[in-house]
Amino acid sequence: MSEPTGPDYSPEALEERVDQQGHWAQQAEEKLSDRRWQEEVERALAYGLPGADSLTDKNIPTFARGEIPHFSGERGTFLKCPYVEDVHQIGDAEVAIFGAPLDAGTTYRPGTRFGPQGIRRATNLFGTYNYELGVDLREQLNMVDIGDIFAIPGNLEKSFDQISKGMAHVMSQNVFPVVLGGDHSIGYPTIRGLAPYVDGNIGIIHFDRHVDTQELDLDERMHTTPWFHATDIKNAPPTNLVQIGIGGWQAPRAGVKVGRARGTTVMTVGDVERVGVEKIIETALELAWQGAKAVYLSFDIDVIDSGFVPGTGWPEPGGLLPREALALVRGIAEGGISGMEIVECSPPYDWAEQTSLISARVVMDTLASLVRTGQLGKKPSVARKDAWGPYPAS
Ligand SMILES: [Mn+2]
Repeated sequence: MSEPTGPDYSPEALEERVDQQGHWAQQAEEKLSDRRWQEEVERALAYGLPGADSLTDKNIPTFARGEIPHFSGERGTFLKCPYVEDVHQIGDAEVAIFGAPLDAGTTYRPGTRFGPQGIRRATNLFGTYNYELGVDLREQLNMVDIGDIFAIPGNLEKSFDQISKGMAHVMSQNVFPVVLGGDHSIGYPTIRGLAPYVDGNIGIIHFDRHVDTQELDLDERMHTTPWFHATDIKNAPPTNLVQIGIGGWQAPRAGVKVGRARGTTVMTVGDVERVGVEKIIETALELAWQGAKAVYLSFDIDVIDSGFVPGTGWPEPGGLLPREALALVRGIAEGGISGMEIVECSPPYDWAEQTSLISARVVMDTLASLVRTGQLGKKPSVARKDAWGPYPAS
């Protein structure tokens, strides 16, 4: 390929054209190849599935692969577990981690589109072994990271379609889904993708300072609305929705009215303090599992006191302590869950990665509990051991 002709900076030429350099560059672009880009598009569609039907651009995959969007991508995996580029190849794994980098549903502080990146990066600080739990996720769990859903910034409904399609794909492979949000609007499309794969009702255990049960907010299905729409799904009844940690000065009364009318269960931070972690776990499991075949865990990181999680959309003082929150999710996981999401981690508002670190812990502690109780870990990761990060010598 011949080099494009360089700009002529001669005084005559400059005198001739004010846009001399601009004109040259405009012509030069035509000479650049786009072969590698076309290959990338084909690879993305082959490995990341074609996008949801609602998308106009048929070159966009369901799972982001390659350069765009820039807030997604192959930039290190969760706990350095193996990355699986071809999402058709996840059937051997027991757990698939994937990001849903969406913050179009945010009504105050944005930035959760960077949540998956932030949480994955924070896991660099952790090993795969937990001392007091006696679990080593590298040894005991066949876990893979399949990258991020291709979210469509500025279009909640198209992004929801992408997320539901991605979740449905993971469920169709009989793999336990772990979703890294994203703002809490993803709670609706994740349940919508999962529910058809549950042969019966699904319960939801929801940690949050906020009820998130109103129908619309700012005229859209924002992050304040997922449980209104999720509990409209036939096999996700609102009476199996248990909300833990609710309270403070950010509770929209519209959502409270819906919860009251539909019979959801709300437990406040005060309730946790009064009856204790064990009793809350027992009651939450009993209510969520009542007549259900599966229970999904949706954990909004803002349920933890804002002093510990500055990097979130609606920080609310007075929440749970980190050790209470971790004990609660470990106990819930022991009782059985079929999938989980961690939402509302917003790295641009974070300090010293505190919020990302605790978000990662919520996932790791949940998985460790599932392994300890034999719910996961039935497919040991022997075949993939060499694909993990630095392996300790002997
Ligand atoms: Mn919240």
